[in-house]
Amino acid sequence: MALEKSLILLKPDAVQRRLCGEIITRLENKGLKLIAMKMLQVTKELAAQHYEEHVEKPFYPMLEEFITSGPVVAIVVEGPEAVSVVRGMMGKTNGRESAPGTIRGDFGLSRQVNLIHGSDGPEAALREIGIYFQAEEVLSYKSSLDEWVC
Ligand code: RTP
Ligand code: MG
Repeated sequence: MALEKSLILLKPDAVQRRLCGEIITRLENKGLKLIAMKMLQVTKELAAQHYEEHVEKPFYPMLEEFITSGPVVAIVVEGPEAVSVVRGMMGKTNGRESAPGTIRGDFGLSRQVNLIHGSDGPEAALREIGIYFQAEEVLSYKSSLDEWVC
């Protein structure tokens, strides 16, 4: 089973609502391994780099305002098929359409203010990890749980 990395952002609403611990606990309980984590303020430049596919879209000004509105937590997780596993745990973009049991389905009602970002493919993940982290900030370590969760 191929290990993948995924870049996760706990968006400004997750920080403001004190939901970071809850969301990180879900990721850890699933068996995903945290291999990098930091808190930061996203700038307009960083937002445009991250969401480059959306910069020309009509909703981008609102997305920029939201994602730069307060601190975020950037995380890299690793695990088997981590990208699709995380996307499943997040739920749909719109919290109102997300299934109960998903992060957005359990905690949100908004299409935009939706708690969490997760990379949408393994290549996107590598690009996004490079935007938020220096290579030496992404760690590699063995855990005694590895053989039990993979
Ligand atoms: P993300 O990239 O943040 O993980 O979210 P996603 O894949 O589920 O959704 P995506 O289509 O990539 O959109 C990126 C973020 O832009 C905001 N958004 N607002 N019509 C709207 O008002 C609208 N559409 C998207 C959301 O914050 C979404 O997560
Ligand atoms: Mg997306």
